[in-house]
Parts: sequence; structure tokens; C-alpha cells
Amino acid sequence: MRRSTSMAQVNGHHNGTWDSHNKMMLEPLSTNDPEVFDIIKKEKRRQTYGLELIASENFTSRAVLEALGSCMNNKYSEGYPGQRYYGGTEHVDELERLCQERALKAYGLDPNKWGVNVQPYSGSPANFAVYTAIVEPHGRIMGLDLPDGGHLTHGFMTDKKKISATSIFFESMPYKVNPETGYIDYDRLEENARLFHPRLIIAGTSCYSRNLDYSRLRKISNENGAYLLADMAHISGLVAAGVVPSPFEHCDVVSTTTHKTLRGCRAGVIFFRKGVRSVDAKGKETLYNLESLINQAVFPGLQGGPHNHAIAGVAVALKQALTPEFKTYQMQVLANCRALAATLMEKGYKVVTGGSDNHLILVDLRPNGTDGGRAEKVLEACAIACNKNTCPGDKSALRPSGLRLGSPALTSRGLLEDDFRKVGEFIHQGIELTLEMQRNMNPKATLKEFKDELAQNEKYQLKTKDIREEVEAFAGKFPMPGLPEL
Ligand code: DSN
Repeated sequence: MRRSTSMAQVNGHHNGTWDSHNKMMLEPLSTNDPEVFDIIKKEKRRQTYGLELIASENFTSRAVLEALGSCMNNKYSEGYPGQRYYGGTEHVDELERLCQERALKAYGLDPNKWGVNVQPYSGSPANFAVYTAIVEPHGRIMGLDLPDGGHLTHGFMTDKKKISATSIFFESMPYKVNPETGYIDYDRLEENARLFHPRLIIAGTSCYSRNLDYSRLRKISNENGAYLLADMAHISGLVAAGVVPSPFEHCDVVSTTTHKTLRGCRAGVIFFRKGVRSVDAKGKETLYNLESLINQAVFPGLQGGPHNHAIAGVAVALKQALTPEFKTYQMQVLANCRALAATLMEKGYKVVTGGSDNHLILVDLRPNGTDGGRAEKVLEACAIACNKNTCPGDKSALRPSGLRLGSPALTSRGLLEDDFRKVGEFIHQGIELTLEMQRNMNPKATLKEFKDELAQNEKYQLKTKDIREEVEAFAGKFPMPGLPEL
């Protein structure tokens, strides 16, 4: 049989490594890189035997992960379908068009009135692209403040420092929730918008358990000639299923990540309006010009080649989002979240706003005499993953008072309301242990001292071990979506 001869062989430089190179390229991960394989296996075990309550996380399906791990990863394709800077793009063109079609269909959008860009790498670059597309440098934006449940990319800054690039390159004035009720203070937003004259108002949250009043936000935007952007990242699966109000009716632009309630792989999407923006008193129409602005802002403005493997995963997730099973899932996400809220409230916990319209709750631990940081650490030791979060009225973001708990991930594993009541019991046990530790420690102990005590005190080690074993036995009964091994 004829063997090809490489330059390396001709020159005698390969020292026998060419054959092993070729072998390496075909080896499975388990033998090719046992170190990384083992880390992934440990993470798989953590996900399988733990209770995942981080509100922004989910367990995506096997089909999505297969698309994500496919040869689409290998292809460069700067540009848009039909207009690329590279050859060999016929299949990525087909894929991107399919993903666009499915994205519009998933939200019931008319392609004559809405367009979509599926290339953003994730939610943060998607938002930044929207700002650079429609707000001039140092133009004004208003988003919900991060400590009140907004997102970093909605203009976050502190008294001392501009934290997010959004607040460095644009002028940001946040709006807030009412510290007593936990609900967004739309009246104050309206008043401040009249003074600030924003170019863009952002309707989006990362820790807010209530539906947004999009029509009120539209009215405030109109009054100021501002664009209205909905960042629906947290709720995009709920919106696709039609179980929470849709932002599309009222907004000019809608951005989202694709891996939270939508349950795809990690990526971002931007929807933008097309056609008539407004009609003046004389009947003169002004048209939207968002399509070219947003497409150019994503590429070449901010990004290079699209992640075609991610676009493949998103396309698969969007197909799933169009099924009746997905709607059932999202209804269960809501029901499970309500069951968790009710269980914790029955035990006397303060749930901000007194409940939830969506997939998450925020538990205010101030009345219990502890805070989110301490409770999060004890729960983590008990194999329960959630995150500390500021509560309305918190004076410092450095000691957040609350715990954010979400139902999407565990619902993907098939848990129902009774299971979530059990999850509520486990959380209660963890918080009780947090309080016991605090009672036995100096009341002024720092979080670091608290964590050291948790890690070193044998009594607490034993107590967390008991809870963790119960949690693992419970969680391990539920199937884990995704690839069988990894
Ligand atoms: N990091 C996400 C969250 O946890 O809400 C938002 O991007």
C-alpha cells in the first residue's frame, strides 16, 4: 500500500511522532487527557448528586450538547449568511438561517416586523452590541440597579467606581425597587426619566421574581423618545412557552441568553424591530433602521467569527422550545417555584414580594439574623447550590442579605411540587445550621472566619455530612439530562 511522505519524514525531523500525532487526534478524552476527563466527571457527579438551585442555570439536553460538540466548532464564517469572508460556508449559512427562522417562530414573530441576530457569544456581548448600535458614546441609559435585581450590563456602577463597561462608555442612571415592597418603583423611574432623558430604557432583571410592566415601560420610553430594550435572559424560556407576559409587543429590541430557562447552550440572541417605528400627526412614517445597526454592531463592531457550534446548539434548543413538552416543562417550573416559596414561607421565611410570578425567589434572611453569604456556604457544604444576593434596602453589596433560589434546573430533572417541598426542607436544615454556628461564634466574626469554622470544626463537618448524604440520596434518584457519560 502506498504511503504518503511528509516533509518532516523527508527531513527526518519527526522522530516518530507523526503516527502518534495522528493517533492523538482520534483518541477519546478519557485516555487522551485523563486529568480534564476526571475534572469533568467530578463536575458531573456534583451536578447529579447535588440540588442545583442557581436561578440562571439549567441542564441542557443531550441533542443540544451533541450539536455543541460537533464539527461546527471548526468553521470560521465572519459575516452573515450569503455574505461571508471565508469559503466553505454553505452549511453554516444553512444552519444560521435555520436558527434565525426558529428563533422568530419560537416567539411567534412576523419576519416582516422582526429580525434576529443569532451570533452574539452570550448575553453580555449581546447587550453591549445593542448599546453601541443605538446609543451614541456617552449616551444615556436607564436599567434596574444591580443590587435591586438588575444585571451588571445594565449600567452598574457604585459610588466609588464605574464597574460595568456599560457605565464607563455610556452614562447610566439606574432605577430602583421600593425597599418596602420589593416591587419596581415605576413612578420614580418615570420622574427620573423626565429629568435624565435617556436614549434607552432597559426592561430586564437577573433577580426579580415578578412580571415586568412592559406597557408602563413603553409609555415612559415614548414620553422620552427612548428605545425600549427587554433583556429577557432569565425568562426567555417562560416567554417562549407563553407562561409569562411577552416583552415583544412593547419593545423595540429584545436580547437574551439561550442557556437559562430557554435551556440551550451558552450563547446570546438579539431580536430587533423592522418596518414603521412611528407615525406623526401628519401621517408621516418613520421607519426603524435597527437591522443594519445591530448586525454591524455584532459583526464587525464587537465580535469576530460566530461560534457556529453554539448556533447549532441554539437551533436545537429552539426546536425543542416549540414543542408542547416544553410548555409543560415551563408550567412545572412555575409550579415548582411556587411550591418552594410556599414551603419556605410556611416555615416563617421572608420571601421578597411575598412570592413569585416566575422561576425564582429571593429569600431575605435579615429577619433570621443571618445573611446570604453564610447560608450559601453552609448549603454548598450540604450539596445545595444557590447564590447570595442583595435584598431591597441592603446597605452594602458586600454583605448581601438574601438567597436567590430558582426552579429551572431541577425541574429539567423531573422534580415536581412535592419534591420541591422536600428541597425546601433541606434548605431549612442548612439555614438552621447556619444560625446554630452563628450562635456559637463571636457575633462580629467575618465571613472568612465563618468559613474557616465550617471547614475546621468537626461538629459542623459531621452535621453537614449528614445533610449532604440525605441530599445526595434524594437528588441521585432523578435522571440527569445530557450526554450519558460527561
Ligand atoms: N450570571 C447570570 C445570573 O446568574 O443571573 C446573569 O447573567
